[in-house]
Amino acid sequence: MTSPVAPKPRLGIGMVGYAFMGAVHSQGWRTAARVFDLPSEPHLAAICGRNPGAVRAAADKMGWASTETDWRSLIARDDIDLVDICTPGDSHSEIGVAALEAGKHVLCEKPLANTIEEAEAMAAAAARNPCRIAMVGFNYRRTPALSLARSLIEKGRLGALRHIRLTYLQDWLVDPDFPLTWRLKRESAGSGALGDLGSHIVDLAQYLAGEPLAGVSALTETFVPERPVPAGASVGSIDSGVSERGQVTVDDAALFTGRFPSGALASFEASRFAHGRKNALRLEVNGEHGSLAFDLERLNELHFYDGTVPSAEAGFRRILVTEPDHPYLEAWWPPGHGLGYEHTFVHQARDLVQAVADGTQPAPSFADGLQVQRVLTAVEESASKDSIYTPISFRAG
Ligand code: SOE
Repeated sequence: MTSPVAPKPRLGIGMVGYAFMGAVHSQGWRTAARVFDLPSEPHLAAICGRNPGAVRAAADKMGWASTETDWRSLIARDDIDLVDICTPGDSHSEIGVAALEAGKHVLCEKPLANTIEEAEAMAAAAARNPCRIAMVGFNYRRTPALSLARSLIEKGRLGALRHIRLTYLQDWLVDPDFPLTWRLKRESAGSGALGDLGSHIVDLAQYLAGEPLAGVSALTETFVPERPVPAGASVGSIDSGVSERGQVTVDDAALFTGRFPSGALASFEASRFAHGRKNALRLEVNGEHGSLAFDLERLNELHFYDGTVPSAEAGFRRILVTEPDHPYLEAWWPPGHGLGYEHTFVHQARDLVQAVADGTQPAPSFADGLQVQRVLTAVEESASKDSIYTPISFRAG
């Protein structure tokens, strides 16, 4: 007779927010313990949102056991060990600080906050509560191909890095009549493409290079300064016969360059105006001994040019990152049966549950999130100065 397997301890998860990020985080929590052998079982204890009907529907759809309509009640619950913040950036700091002070572990969606001050408050709360885990959700670090890229760089396969270029392009704002949602307002989103997409590539650049950026030089632009106000929202008076339009108060695109303390250079492009680019995060790292290239729309592949190979045989080699000895792959499918976008969130949940059990702070920490915030603020500051931008004068003849 076989003895029954003892049930694993539960890790009670409470999530605030239930839109796109809430759905994909839910998927991560639901799946992690089904795929990986975790020290505890994430329990989807409660999901929180202000609209009781909508949050109930989300709970049923995404598999949460109960609902709350006030995040303070969620944080006060004894069955919640970890608070997962999936709200717009303007509430990250208040919820994150309160959750840490209430003794909860915290996962916070990126970017960590809307301002440096808010991010500093979160990093300080994490430092005051070192026994609590505090992690920011830069999920793309946990794409197996990018974890592999980091380990190749760490092992010195590229030698000293020379330059790194990263672009993150989407196209959902190309229509000038796309409505003025929260992502287009500074008070709720902090910044535009810069914080939404640029924060991911800044985090990846610093993760891959293994050092923080030392300085930046930037240009930002808002191509469509006014957009239709969604039904039910108002910005003031309505001219009769003309649909109401409101001010876009964030960037539509941000282009910037940066320098690492090691002397390596970096370039970045974040835009939601790139027709045909749906979720196109691409990067290339060029080092002393070789190069790496990655495209999120082909996320099971990493391209490696080994510059130490005789030139007659050299060329970019496509590594299919689906082998059991590749990062995270030991628990998934047989070689060649690739992963997708959602799996990065499963890996994030796995690493977080393991960190809680081990009592070790996982990366990216709130301090790492604060560092990204400092870069975003430096980009905005640089873009606002005329002095960094050298106009080209045209001379006739
Ligand atoms: C924006 O469109 C967005 O949803 C980002 O907010 C996410 O962080 C990114 O993973 C996908 O695109």
